[in-house]
Amino acid sequence: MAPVRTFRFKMLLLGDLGVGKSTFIKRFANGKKDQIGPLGVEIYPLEFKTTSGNICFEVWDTAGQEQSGTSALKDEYYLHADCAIIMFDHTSRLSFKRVSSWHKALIKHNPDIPIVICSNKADVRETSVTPNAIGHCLARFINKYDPNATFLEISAKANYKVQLPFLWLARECVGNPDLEFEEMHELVEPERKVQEVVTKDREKRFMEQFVSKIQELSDDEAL
Ligand SMILES: Nc1nc2c(ncn2[C@@H]2O[C@H](COP(=O)(O)OP(=O)(O)O)[C@@H](O)[C@H]2O)c(=O)[nH]1
Ligand SMILES: [Mg+2]
Repeated sequence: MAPVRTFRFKMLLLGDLGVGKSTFIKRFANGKKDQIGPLGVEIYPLEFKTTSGNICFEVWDTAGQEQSGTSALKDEYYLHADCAIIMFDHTSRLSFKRVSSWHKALIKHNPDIPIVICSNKADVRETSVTPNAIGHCLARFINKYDPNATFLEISAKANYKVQLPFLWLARECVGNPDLEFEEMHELVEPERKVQEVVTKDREKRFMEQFVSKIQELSDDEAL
């Protein structure tokens, strides 16, 4: 039997301090010992069995340096990334506003890589970022500036949709939109619950805004 191919991809986890990046990646850790990288980063090798072969995402998580902003991360951190997650916390308006700074810093080093923008803490009902603001900003952001990006609402603590960023990025990195996971990655037990009604309503309002803003942008372009 032919050996199963293993792809390796460097994945960056970006976003303000406190948005939940480390919590997110540790859902998958399975007690595996973290490798401590040379730049004071933690690198988590995460393996997925997929219909296109095995994929190992080497996920780079910062150790708090992001507190001082995008420039606090050395060039070596960004270099040769294959894909990235930019995370914000929907209860922190500032973390949302700063998504564009993280995006700018990322594409300066890696202009064409696939990116998932994740709104974390979906288990929290109260939000400080309205669907309108997200719809507006991301329609511009995803549609105009970066066709390689997508958006997902997740909750690291509730294990809500935490596998989806990896699935989307796996499809993009391998170049196969039909790629599926042969098995889901094991996760640690959830600590919170997502109220599906709240999240579904938010997603619906967000999508409405997103679609209407994209429409406005293409109308503007048609003028
Ligand atoms: N309610 C809720 N809190 C979360 C979630 N993810 C992370 N947190 C909390 O947010 C805080 C910052 O998380 P951390 O992973 O250290 O953020 P980082 O600085 O981006 O790595 C911690 O108190 C976490 O417990 C989530 O999905 N829901
Ligand atoms: Mg952290």
